[in-house]
Amino acid sequence: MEKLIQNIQSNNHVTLSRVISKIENNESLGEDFFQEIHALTQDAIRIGITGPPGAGKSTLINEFISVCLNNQKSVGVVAVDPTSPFTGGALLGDRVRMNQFLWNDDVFIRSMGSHGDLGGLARKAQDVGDIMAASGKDIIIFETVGVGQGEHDVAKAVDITVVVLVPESGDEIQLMKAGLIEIADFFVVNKSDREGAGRLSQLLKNVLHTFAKKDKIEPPIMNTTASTGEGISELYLGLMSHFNHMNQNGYLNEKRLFRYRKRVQDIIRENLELAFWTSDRNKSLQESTIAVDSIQKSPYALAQLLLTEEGND
Ligand SMILES: Nc1nc2c(ncn2[C@@H]2O[C@H](COP(=O)(O)OP(=O)(O)OP(=O)(O)O)[C@@H](O)[C@H]2O)c(=O)[nH]1
Ligand SMILES: [Mg+2]
Repeated sequence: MEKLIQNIQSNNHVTLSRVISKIENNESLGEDFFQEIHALTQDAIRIGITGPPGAGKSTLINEFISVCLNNQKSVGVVAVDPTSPFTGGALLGDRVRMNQFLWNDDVFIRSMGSHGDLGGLARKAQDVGDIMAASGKDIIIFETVGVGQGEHDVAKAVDITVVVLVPESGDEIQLMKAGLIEIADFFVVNKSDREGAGRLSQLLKNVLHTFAKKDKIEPPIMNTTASTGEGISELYLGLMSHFNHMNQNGYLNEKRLFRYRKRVQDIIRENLELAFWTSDRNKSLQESTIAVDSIQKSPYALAQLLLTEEGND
């Protein structure tokens, strides 16, 4: 265990890969593992980059990494794709577009799929972020596709959530429906080389103004063209300044505290569920639900029955 922690702390990328695979596969890292690394995970700045498919998130992160390196900051990237069963290196080439950093000790990139099992993905992504933080990465970036429910979980896993939109991202109503205003700390209008970028920024500004919350800093809006790198240095400065601002006014600590509590709750929920679904109870559920038109019990009644039934394994 001590050797393992040492290898992580000394930024051994082979060890990082191995440990992250274990997290993905639900293999134990030893009882005290997360306790041992806890103190090492506190300093990293965690940034979530979310937005619709094809918005240019990966292209943007790729450029952002270069700017971070120019500023002597090391970077970890966790690319979370709930729709993909693939994991590890499989999709790195296509989806993540960051191969140029493959042999750089200051950059560690990992993509994570769902293995067909959405539960626990956000928790695992956070654990993976912790491993990268423990290896000394200054900035951890989480890339997620903002389409379903999943991205809200990852938004809770970071210090700053950046929502990437493109000029085609649609009207006011759609933006609000998407719940993006709710989760965004920062907006990027990417593909600003296209028509309509200015219009979208203005629209966003108006919407944000209407929805301004007292307890939250109004999210800044920045324009980028990730494919040429335009606006990325400004984005870096903007994010760092936003982070400092959040730090100074106490919002960062509040957010981190909330995140810590949420994580404890998630771990407990996962553990309780895991303990609950013994093979007996799984069998009971299967046997009580052979065909949909023969089910007599309401789902509440069946749940109640399972909850009170002995669940020998
Ligand atoms: N015109 C233009 N194209 C861009 C820009 N940024 C990215 N692209 C292109 O948009 C396409 C999608 O880019 P990605 O970086 O893969 O987008 P993504 O959001 O990571 O996509 P997913 O991970 O699949 O959701 C690529 O063909 C990029 O070259 C931009 O600023 N302007
Ligand atoms: Mg991508």
